[in-house]
Amino acid sequence: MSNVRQAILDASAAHPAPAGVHYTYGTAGFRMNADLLDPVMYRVGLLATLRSKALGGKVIGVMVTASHNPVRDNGVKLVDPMGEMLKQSWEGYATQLANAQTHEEVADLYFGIAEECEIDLDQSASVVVGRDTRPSGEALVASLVDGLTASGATVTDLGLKTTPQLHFVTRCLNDPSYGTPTEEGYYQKISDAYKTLVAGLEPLKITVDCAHGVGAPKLRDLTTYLGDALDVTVVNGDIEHGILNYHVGADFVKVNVKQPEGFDLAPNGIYCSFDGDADRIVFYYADEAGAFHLLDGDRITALVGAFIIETVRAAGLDLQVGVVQTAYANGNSTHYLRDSLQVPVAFTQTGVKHLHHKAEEYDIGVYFEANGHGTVIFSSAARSTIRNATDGDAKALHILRSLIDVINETVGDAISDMLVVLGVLAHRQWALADWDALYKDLPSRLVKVVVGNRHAFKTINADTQLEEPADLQARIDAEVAKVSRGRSFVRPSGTEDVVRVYAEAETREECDTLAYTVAGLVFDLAGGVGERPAEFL
Ligand code: NG1
Ligand code: ZN
Repeated sequence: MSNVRQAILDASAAHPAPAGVHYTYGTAGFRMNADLLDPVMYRVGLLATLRSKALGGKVIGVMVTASHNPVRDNGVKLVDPMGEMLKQSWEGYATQLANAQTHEEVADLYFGIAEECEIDLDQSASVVVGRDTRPSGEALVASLVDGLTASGATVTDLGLKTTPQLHFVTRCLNDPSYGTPTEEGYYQKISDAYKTLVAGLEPLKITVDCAHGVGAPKLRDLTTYLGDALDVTVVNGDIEHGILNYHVGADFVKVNVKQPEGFDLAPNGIYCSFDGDADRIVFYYADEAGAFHLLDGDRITALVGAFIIETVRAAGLDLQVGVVQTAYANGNSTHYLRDSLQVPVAFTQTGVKHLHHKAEEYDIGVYFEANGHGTVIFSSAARSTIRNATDGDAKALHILRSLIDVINETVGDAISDMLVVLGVLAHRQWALADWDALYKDLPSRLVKVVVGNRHAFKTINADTQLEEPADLQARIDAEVAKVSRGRSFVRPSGTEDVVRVYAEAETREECDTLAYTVAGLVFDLAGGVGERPAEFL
């Protein structure tokens, strides 16, 4: 037996698989109750080694986080060398390895994947690891490192990082032109660029709800680099007491359309919330009358998309700007983008990797999920056009050049997106109310339904229709037809054990009727579990 096989078997013995648990590498990697993740971590370590070897020894990233989920959950995802999500064809290998029943099977799969992908196992492998503030994180990283070490990878444990910082460092290690591969390199790059972007403008003031997560210490670190360019107040930054995401953070604010707990909103102030690993952001404010106004990912697309289009035009550059959304985007945001801004809008399945790939088809691609996860990416041709332009409006070129460096192109990044939005607001001299006035949201609702087997749900057409269970879609269509400007779709969550129902319509009443009727149909016709929620129709 080879030494490596023996090492993999020996180390695997310390990470036995629990009986009867099925693992899936979903929209955000593996994510579930942290108590079940130990064997998964070990095996993800093996896979990360293989991935690095398969790419000629390039550095692979591994992030340990469950993002906006409750603190008891954790998760893990792989990051490819340019900072993008793991190549999709490898997700299947991840799922296979995680579900191996015996240590022998784990070793067989390791060598089986190597053979199938023609991987040279003598190739070196290198992996960087980051984690969020969850108490389970350290032990899970140790199990991950066991897998990496058993398979011979060189490991760099970066400790506490936001998800986007881990993506950034991974990218820089493989592509030094992107930046210095350290947390300091990250702060230096984006803060320098922000200062250049807003030079000469009135500094803004923002209060940031960090969801009691890793964003809090990291944002505090950034403020020292920003100096006077931005006045930041960090709130909800208690990372010690296991209250991560509890009634706070971007997901809480977006789903409930209300302010997080822990502080009051002064009228017309600028506020935002990060999620637990600081890759999502939503903004909000209270008006004079105290009414709460949410500015979500769709609005970030509208704000940033419009600003970039205008600036590209002003700079006299011939670059195509395109926008990517998912079915969860509010219908009126799409309407605004297509009809008022005349920008091409593409739709993909849920999950940023899909949006990212689609956005790569444009010179400049702007993508945000409604929940506030997204970024802007520039093709390398667009980047050189912007950097090398000699004529054209100097101010517009200056803005575009600094924007490129504020943006974290590798992945949605709450800290970087915050600076991008603030940079645009500063240039426009807009309050959040001005941004809010761009268009009016259609009433929408997101409902969770607990079913026996969410894997029985299969979607098509960028998640907008159900293929399975058969006949359910026709029933949904019939309900949608009853309301004006109605839209509703159903898809299984990739991060929680639920099925999600989305609905929107012209009025709040029609929207809620549609949402709860469809939720009722799912519950009744597709194996609802437990007590039928009272609001379901
Ligand atoms: P699921 O649980 O698959 O709906 C959620 C978000 C996704 C994406 C992932 C990853 C919604 C409705 N869904 O996925 O858009 O952000 O989390 O974090 O917001
Ligand atoms: Zn997140």
